[in-house]
Amino acid sequence: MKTYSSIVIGLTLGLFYFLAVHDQQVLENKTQTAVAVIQAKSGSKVSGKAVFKEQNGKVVMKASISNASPGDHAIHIHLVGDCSAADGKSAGGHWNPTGEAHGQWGSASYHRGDIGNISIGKDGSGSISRSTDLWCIGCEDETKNILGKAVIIHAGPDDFSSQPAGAAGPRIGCGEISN
Ligand SMILES: [Cu+2]
Ligand SMILES: [Zn+2]
Repeated sequence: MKTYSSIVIGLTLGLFYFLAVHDQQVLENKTQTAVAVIQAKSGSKVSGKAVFKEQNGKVVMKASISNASPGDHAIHIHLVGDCSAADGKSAGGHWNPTGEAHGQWGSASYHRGDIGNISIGKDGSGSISRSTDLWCIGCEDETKNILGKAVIIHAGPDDFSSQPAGAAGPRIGCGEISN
């Protein structure tokens, strides 16, 4: 009887362990996340972050910015995940893996990094969301992978037409995309 109980307890524990490990793996395959913590650049006081979550082939981004001047500020993904320069220029130009012209997200021609403009209110804060299957987090396809790039916030708005970057002015915030 004692042996029988031990076997039952042993099998039960084994089953729970199997389910726990299995669930963890399913979860890891399902959701990838990445974050860009925004550092102030070019003498600004800007702070904030962009959070990326990938699920079922889509990446959802939510970016929140504080301590910026009211109005529209361009937000882009730039090519290099390096925010070391005081003016943010170390992040290079716009991430443009498909070799298109700069433009408005979803229009005929635009960079994969052309997120758009964040609208900042009187309190100095604002946010923007994007959901797209054109990005991935850490996949093999370099036309989609956002890891190792940088999120840049500009002093002015993106006009969606000037080449090569929308004439959005100095870089006031920069965050490397990592997970
Ligand atoms: Cu930019
Ligand atoms: Zn662009």
